[in-house]
Amino acid sequence: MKKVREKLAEIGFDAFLVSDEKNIYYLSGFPWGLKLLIPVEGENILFVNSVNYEAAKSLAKNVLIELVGIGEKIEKKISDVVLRGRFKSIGLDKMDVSEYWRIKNSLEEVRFEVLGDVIWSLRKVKDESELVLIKRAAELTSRGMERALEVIKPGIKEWVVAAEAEYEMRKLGSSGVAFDTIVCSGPETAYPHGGLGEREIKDGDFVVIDIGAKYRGYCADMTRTVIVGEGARMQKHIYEIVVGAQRIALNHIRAGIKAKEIDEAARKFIVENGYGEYFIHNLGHGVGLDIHEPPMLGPLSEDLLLAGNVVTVEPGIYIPGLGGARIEDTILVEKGGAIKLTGINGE
Ligand SMILES: [Mn+2]
Repeated sequence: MKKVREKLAEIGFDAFLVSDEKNIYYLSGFPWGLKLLIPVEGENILFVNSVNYEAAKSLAKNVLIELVGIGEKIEKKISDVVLRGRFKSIGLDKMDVSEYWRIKNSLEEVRFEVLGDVIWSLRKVKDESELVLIKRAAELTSRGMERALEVIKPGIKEWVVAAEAEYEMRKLGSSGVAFDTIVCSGPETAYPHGGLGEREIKDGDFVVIDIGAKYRGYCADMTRTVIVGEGARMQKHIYEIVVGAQRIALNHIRAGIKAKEIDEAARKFIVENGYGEYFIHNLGHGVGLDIHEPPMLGPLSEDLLLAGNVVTVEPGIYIPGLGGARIEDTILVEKGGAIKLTGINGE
């Protein structure tokens, strides 16, 4: 919150009104806040409703807690605080449009502006305490993946594989899944977000397993693709190209390089091998409290990779009617290169 205040003072805003739950958690340590107001001068105010009032008193840090009681309107509470503080310009992370107009109607003189980067510039670079939690989430994810790979065999249903992976992660301390588990087999692997259904895995299938554990709010993300049994030559070729593309990307990553250059390097390899039109998504994304967050690793990314960024590297090839393969790891960007946080015996 101190850094947010400094940033606001620098760009000439009086306050910042935070709506995103993850941002509120990141800044105040409280996971169930309604809104957080950070003025350049004065006390930070956390708005909570009655069910979370007691919890906020014990968990939230460096804030005054403002109760929004039953029958009270948060818009009214916010505009009272804004008028009292005489704030003329307020930055926002994001806000629901209808809510914006309810607040704006009583604060006609106040200028609101979405300043997305104020908090993202902080959240993109993970500190030591965050890295401990992400590393734990990555470890739990790897163990879940290990379990999934153990149980995959002809005849098992996709959702049983998913249940085994999730159960393993849960038993080891995962507080939930970072996103809906994907276990996808056969022709549907041509859809990057395909599966999870009752399909029975068959000999010769591609199976794509994409899972993520969550630890104290922090996510990890990992994908493996296996060929059940022998498989066809083309499947093996696709798999090898995806592995090669990931290796190239991992070798390029280091602090100070443009994120889009990493995507470019991996994409070039896939294009040269004839599968360019089948790599239909960005190479990767940031991971933290959100499963998809900046920095993005894609052709349109304007991010520069910084030490402390945590990103995925996930090339894939998807051929309609035939199937697809993707390999994904969560990695930490350091000065000297990429540190893989997910993996099974280093793989
Ligand atoms: Mn991912």
